[in-house]
Amino acid sequence: MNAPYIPNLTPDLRPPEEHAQHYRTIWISDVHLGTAGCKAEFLLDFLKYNESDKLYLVGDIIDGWRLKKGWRWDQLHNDVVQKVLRKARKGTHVVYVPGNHDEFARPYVEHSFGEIKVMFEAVHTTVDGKRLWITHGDLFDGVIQHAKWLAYLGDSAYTFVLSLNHWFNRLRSKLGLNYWSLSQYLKLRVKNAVTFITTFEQVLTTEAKRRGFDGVVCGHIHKAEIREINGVLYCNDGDWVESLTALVETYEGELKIVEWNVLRDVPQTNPQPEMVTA
Ligand SMILES: [Mn+2]
Repeated sequence: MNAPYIPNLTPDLRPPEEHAQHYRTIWISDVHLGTAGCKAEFLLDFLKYNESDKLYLVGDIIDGWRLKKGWRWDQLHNDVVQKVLRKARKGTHVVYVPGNHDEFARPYVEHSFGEIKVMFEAVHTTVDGKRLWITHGDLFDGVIQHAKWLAYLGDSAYTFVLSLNHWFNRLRSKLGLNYWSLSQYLKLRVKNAVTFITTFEQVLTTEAKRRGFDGVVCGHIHKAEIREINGVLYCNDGDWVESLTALVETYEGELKIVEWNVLRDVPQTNPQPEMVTA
């Protein structure tokens, strides 16, 4: 029904692949392979024309929550997987940090698939020596939901809510329910959406600071962003469902967000065939 949407690019104007942009590091997340919402054709195009020494897959790459219903996997989704495996074989250091939609991969942390290393979380050191903590961000959903009273209760309550969030969603998964989603929660409370995104950013940067990192790279809320919060760098690499964004680090050490639909001068993406939650 929904034919894959091919970017409207004039073939003659496409640079040959060997002219791909080279970065020191690329971060992508929230690809949601296995759902109709995934813009696999754009991601494939991005992966073709962008190379890096290191590639971080920051969670929600494959949408395991859809295995139960509405699973959709076509050739383009295979192509994305093949492309990433090929990069890994050809020398790109690929690290996969699972999120909530691909938490089926979490038991495999410290293992490798092909050349891809699965990690619960990762640490990246930038050119100028900054240490960035890499995590999908979902583990903090519970904290965000209860942020107000947690602020008064402190560390042990905070840890408790973290584990509660994990078990709560584990149970929902067993019952065949969707992940309790921050973005859905936000959409139901539109007036407070800005507040809650701010809370997400606050919670993650506070945790990064507490653990002695200079910054954090995450995904989950499908909103690309680079900014400093309380002296900590907050980087969100966005998603490949709506915004078609990646976070990159140049060899000079500059961090920036690549908006692939803007850079490739492709029209706006089709309206969402279905909502994919963070
Ligand atoms: Mn997520």
